[in-house]
Amino acid sequence: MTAKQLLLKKIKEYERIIIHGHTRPDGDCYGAQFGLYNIIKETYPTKKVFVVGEESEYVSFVGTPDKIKDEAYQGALSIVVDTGSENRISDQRYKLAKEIFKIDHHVEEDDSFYANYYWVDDSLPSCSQMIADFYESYQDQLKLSFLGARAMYVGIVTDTGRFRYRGVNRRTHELAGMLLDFGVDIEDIDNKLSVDDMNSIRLKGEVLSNFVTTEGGFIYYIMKKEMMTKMNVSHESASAMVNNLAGIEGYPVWALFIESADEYRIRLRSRGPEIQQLATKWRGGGHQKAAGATLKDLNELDEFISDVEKLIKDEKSSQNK
Ligand SMILES: [Mn+2]
Repeated sequence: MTAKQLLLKKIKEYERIIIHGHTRPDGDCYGAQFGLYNIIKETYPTKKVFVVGEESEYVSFVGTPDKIKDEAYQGALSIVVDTGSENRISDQRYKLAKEIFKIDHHVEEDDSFYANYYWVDDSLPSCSQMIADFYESYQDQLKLSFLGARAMYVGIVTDTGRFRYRGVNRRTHELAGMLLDFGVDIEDIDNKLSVDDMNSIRLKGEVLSNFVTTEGGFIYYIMKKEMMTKMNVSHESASAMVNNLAGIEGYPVWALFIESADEYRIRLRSRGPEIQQLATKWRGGGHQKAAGATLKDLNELDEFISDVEKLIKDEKSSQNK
């Protein structure tokens, strides 16, 4: 039995299904969660299905997570989407369920094995694409409606950087096209995703004026708590600022260090060397060109920078061979 067949079997088997995502959810996380929710609800209206976890401000139009009691997990199936490692699962009560099914597209690491069943494919550019593929594979048995289709479209669009990242292929476009057939308005979505509030624009100016560059080709900005407070932006919009350091000539790796409660969270990106292993070393993980990591404090910054610079250097020398 393939993982997809097993997923269908488990969905049929359970009367109560709770869909989890990751902390600080993004468009793909919401897309996969609300897409799957929609498929199950449309197909099996009597099943009890919940989406749980933190709320996202950026893609709030996709849906709002439910608040549920511990009892809801009794005899239930937890499905965790778009979440590579155990500690990133939003709402750790997922483990109260009778069984756990993981659907994901992140590179597997030591703490990736938190479920009973797995459908993991790190070659795919979004988890929402997996859910769309699941629906399409069984469309003779499953139903989908506008809201689910729109959710998954948003997931595909955001996780692929508007169809620009590696991993996007014919299948991605086919499935996106299938979703558009449900009446998804691409311009409306682009507007919702592209319009920034004034505070974010001002913060963008700050980031672009005060980034730091290193000799070895690394560019970064340290986002202090006081700056987020001064600019009156959420942690989420502050984190998105990493994209403003993309595409700067001579700097193939860029990052944003965001001051959190008692550590610095790193959003790390690359158009050159693969960074996933480095992210894992630095208490994180993710993909080869987009990953997250953590510094305990800024005393670790120099070491982190030299690790990044080494990657850039190694990649350059391997290209020259
Ligand atoms: Mn994703």
